[in-house]
Amino acid sequence: MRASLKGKHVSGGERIITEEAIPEALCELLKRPREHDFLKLTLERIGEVEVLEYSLAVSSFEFASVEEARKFALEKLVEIGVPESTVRRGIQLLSEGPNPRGGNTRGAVLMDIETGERLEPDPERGVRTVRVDWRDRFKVMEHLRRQGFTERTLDALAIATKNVYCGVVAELCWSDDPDYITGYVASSKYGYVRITPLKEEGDPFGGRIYFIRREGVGDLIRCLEGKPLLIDCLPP
Ligand code: PML
Ligand code: MG
Ligand code: MG
Repeated sequence: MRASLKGKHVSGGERIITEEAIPEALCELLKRPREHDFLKLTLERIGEVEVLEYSLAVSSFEFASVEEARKFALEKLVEIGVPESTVRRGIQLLSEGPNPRGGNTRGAVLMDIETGERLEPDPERGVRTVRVDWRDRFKVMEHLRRQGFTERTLDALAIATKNVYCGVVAELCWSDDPDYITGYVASSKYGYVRITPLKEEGDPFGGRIYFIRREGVGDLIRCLEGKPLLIDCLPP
C-alpha cells in the first residue's frame, strides 16, 4: 500500500500473507494513513518464502543532545568495522538529504564501506528493502507495545533484519519525518540499536544508509528488492 497527500508520500505498508488473510489485511492497510488524497494497493502472488527464526535483538539508548547521540552511533559503526571517514560521510548525507537533486530518497543509499562511494544504480531513487514481513505481526506488535514501541519500530526492525540477512554489514537510519527523532544502527554484531535523538525536532531530512562491501552488490540488490522473507519472532 502506498498513500500520498498533495503529491507527498505519507504512508506505506507491505504484508506477506496467505490468500485467506487478504480481506483482513486490505481493511487494515486502508485504515493506516490518517489523511491522504491518493492510495494505491497492489496485490502480487509470490512463490517460495524463506522463514527466518529470529529478528535482530532490540536495545535503546537515549542522549541529551543530537551531537552525543550521533557520536554514539558513529562509535558503534566504527566498532562494527565501518571506517570512521565512511561513517562521517553517511551521517553527512542523511543530515543533508541523500537525493543528489536535493531532499530525501524513497530508497536507501548503498555505501561502499571502504571508499564511502555510493553504489546505488539510481541515487535519486535509492534501493528499497521490500518483500519482508512478520509471520504473526500482531503477536510481535504486542511484545513491542509492552516495551513502549510502536508500529514504526515493528516495520523498521523487519527491514533492518532483512538487510543484515541479505548481507548489509551495517545500517544507519533516521526518519525523514520531521516529528520523529529516534533512529538506529543495525548489524549482526549488536542487533537493532535504537538511538534518540538522532536529529532535531522539525528537521525534514533522513533516510537509510546501508554500509556494504562492493563485491556482490548485484546479488545484494536482488535480495533486498526481490527475495520474500518472513520473520518468525523476536529473539528470546
Ligand atoms: C525506532 O525503532 O523507533 C526507529 C524507527 C526508525 C523509522 C524510520 C522511519 O519510519 O522512516
Ligand atoms: Mg519513509
Ligand atoms: Mg516515513
